[in-house]
Amino acid sequence: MTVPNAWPVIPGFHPDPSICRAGDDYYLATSSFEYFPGVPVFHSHDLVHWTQIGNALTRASQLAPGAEAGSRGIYAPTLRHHDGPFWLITTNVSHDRGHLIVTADDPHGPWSDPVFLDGAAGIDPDIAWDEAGQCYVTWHSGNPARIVQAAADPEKGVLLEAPRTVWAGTGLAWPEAPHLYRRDGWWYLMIAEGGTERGHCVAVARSRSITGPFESAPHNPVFSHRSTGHPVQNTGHADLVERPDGEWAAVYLGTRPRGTTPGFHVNGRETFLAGVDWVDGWPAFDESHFETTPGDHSFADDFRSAAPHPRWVSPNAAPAEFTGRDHAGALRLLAGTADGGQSGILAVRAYDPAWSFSATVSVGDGAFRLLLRVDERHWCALDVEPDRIGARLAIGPLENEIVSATIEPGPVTLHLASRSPTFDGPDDIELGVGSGAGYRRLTAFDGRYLSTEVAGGFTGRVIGLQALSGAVTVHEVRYASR
Ligand code: 6LW
Repeated sequence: MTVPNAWPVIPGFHPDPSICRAGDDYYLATSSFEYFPGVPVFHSHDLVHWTQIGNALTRASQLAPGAEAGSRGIYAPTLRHHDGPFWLITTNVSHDRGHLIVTADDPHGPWSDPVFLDGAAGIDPDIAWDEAGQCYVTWHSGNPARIVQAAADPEKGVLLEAPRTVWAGTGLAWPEAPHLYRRDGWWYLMIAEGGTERGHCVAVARSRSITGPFESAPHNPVFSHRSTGHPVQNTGHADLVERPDGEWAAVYLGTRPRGTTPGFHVNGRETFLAGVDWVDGWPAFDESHFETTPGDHSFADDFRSAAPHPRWVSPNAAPAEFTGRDHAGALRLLAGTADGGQSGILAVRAYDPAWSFSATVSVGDGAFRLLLRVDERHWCALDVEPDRIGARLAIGPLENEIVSATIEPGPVTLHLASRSPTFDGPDDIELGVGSGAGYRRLTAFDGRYLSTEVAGGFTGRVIGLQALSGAVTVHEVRYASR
């Protein structure tokens, strides 16, 4: 059976997409949590094919990397093009001043230093301007969970009125992710409900005024995959965009659970695309509108370009703090920033249901770790010392070496792969060493232990490179979609 929309347009953990259009160009931003730089920014001409053009939060003055627990840090953004600049509002939940606004003339960056919006506690801020140009910020506030709004001065970071409740949603859990749109004399307030797990959905209300009162669509939720057999689940947190031809589209988050019940998703919440029709004055999601495909996300990197590709991120540290170059210009990873946790990890998201990754390194007198990580308590790794390699697995409080082997001194190639499952899980994780005929499989295990259903949280798997001691030279890495 062919299922429409089984493939993300931005794979790997890229949740909470927010989209805007400038002429024929579309731009999109997603959440980034504890990873730095924060808020990846993408560009597309056709909504189906996206290229990462940068990250919005690239400087410590915008986002100070710190010892964050997994899934803290930067939550859902809203990206808009209004009156000249691009505006991005998001929340740093690890910062006591919460929502922050940055602007850029060009979404490639650089983005401005942040303006913090004081007095607006909550998450998922939207930014919109009414017909007279007045700015409104609309967000999720807890206790009780609802959507609140206030007129704001986004340049000064001040609210111009006390926050007002504009909608409590239809009564499901977690009314959140508000976005506002003007169409045909109505203001539409679109939200997510049901929580970001299997019950996730999209609900909408409308009003003649941006400030409400908002009337719920009679047929809410207008979009959900809950309780269906669709391979993409958790669908919600949508944002709409009007195309140059007057058609509309939606981007939203979804997951791809696999394996035995309850189903395990491993690459986090990813960004999907649907068409939107307007039926009787309400948005209707049309998942057959666009043809999405598996895509090939393969890449190789020898890290010799002047600026690193924007896909490289790090949990709780800026990559510049622990990277350098050797005399020949190759990437050096430096140990020594470790504070007992996992700092100093140069990481890239896993994009596919099956993939392979190799890293060729010289450890010198040091030690190196290639890891697959969901968070600081759920990961597996290959640890290399000059004459030895060990495979480790951490599942919550259990952390152990599974197998070890001796190796020859000199450059070594380490392998991680996600393969078709043999254990009833979402995939098998295989760890190995060597190249060509000299490849040695060290171990394989059920990938469910590195899934969101086991680890919890809002992120997904990343593949990381880390110096455990000394300085390690990374010659090349290769990621291949399978
Ligand atoms: C996001 C919120 C959510 O801000 O998850 O469950 C948060 N809902 O909409 C993190 O992605």
